[in-house]
Amino acid sequence: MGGTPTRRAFLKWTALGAGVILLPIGVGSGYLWAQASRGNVGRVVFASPLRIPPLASVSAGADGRRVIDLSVQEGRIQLRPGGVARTWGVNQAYLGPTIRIRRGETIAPRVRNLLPEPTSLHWHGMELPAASDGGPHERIAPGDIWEPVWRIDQHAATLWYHPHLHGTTKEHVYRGVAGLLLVDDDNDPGLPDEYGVDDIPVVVQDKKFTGDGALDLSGISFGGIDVVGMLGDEILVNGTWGPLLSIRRELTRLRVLNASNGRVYRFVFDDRRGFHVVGTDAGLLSHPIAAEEIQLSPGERAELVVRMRPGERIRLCSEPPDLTGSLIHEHFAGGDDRFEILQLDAAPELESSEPLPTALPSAPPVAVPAPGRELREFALGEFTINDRTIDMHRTDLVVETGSTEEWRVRNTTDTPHNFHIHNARFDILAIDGQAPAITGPKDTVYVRPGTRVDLRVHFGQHADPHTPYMYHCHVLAHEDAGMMGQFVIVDPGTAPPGTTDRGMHSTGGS
Ligand SMILES: [Cu+2]
Repeated sequence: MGGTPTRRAFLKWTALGAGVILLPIGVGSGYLWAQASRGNVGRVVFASPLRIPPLASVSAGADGRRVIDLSVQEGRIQLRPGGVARTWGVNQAYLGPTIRIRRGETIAPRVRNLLPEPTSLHWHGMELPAASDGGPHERIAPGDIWEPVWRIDQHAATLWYHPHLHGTTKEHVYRGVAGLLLVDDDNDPGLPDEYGVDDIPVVVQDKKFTGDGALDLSGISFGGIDVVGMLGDEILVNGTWGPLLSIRRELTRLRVLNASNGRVYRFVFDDRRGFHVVGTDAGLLSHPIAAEEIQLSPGERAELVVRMRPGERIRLCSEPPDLTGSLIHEHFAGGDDRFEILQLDAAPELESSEPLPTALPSAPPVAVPAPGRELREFALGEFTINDRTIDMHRTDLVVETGSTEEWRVRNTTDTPHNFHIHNARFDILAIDGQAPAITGPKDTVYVRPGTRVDLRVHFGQHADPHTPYMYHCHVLAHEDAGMMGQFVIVDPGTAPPGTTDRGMHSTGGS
């Protein structure tokens, strides 16, 4: 499905890359090089109050189910000064409400597709039955309502939801279909937790706009100079251009989500002040870790706690990320780009905050796999995993309920990729053999060109031999080009007939 266009895009890109190499002082290459330099430093007026997504309203259904109505719809909104954009969103014009749910509760979203085309909603980071996962198999036709249901059984975490139809994910997310999904549990971590006051959603997206303020979708696929698909030169936070956050308390928790299609950010404050990382994708760390920067690739989250003094003004920025590709690939993947993202203005007097706790109620480390369980290896190719693109009728892997596994993911290319596993959380054991600086529960990891990451993966417990979960690159243009694989979870000894699970050498299905 994605094979031919993918290869064509790659060849076009390769030819372009060769052109840049062969014409180092040529006008054309210089133009392309300059065109790919993006950033907004000095161009943004931080004067719009940061939009805080409303909390989704919840009604009580049968058996105490928490019913949440979500309408995926078209809208119009001013995203940037100077015009109105036609957008998509959930229950509103752009982005969606923040869903807040507690461990032990049963959630029953009612997802109504009011768009003119099919979509889906995937609950990124959730452990849940495959049929409720909202991947490419759970297609919602225009006018239809999809009603998944599952019991929340995982640690507190900052998750999110977004469409996941094969081939159109990048466009649906880019138009604005995405939102946060916060899981709470019974452990009080002692962190700032008043939503919109000192517990702030920070959904970061890069965009391109046309002159009249509309979203520019022209570069959303390959075919240009972007090796990671579209990269924008403007930033929205929660759909706000030039966002300003008024700070009322000494400590503020920022739940940062990189909801961009292909851009990697290296978040820092403009005065290089330190902050504490308290959470990663799949939940809290075991203790706060002091840091001055944190890099997030598409789909990754981090919870940061920053301390401010009365009257201070600081900006959250993004410095050129460490992508570690070739010089050319780095440049065209956004590796030289610099952004100002969010201004934080502290009030003249700040309310005091509880001191930051020294220990946090983290998920336990993922258990060592049972003896004899083989390491699985995944080679990320240009837009392939183990030399293949997705086949929706092929089961690539079979995982047993209750098991943990070690997965090794290598990026064999010069192109930035990352790797996300559905219905799972994992610990990063090593990156090229070295322990990572920040260790916390994850579901998405950046895989630098030429490097190898070793993961220990815990899977959700719902057996369903017929409905697959996905693993894939979360650079949305790559994912849409077919850089995905499928696995099913079965009870031990019940691998479905017709599937052959041979890890990277699997040849099952079509
Ligand atoms: Cu990729």
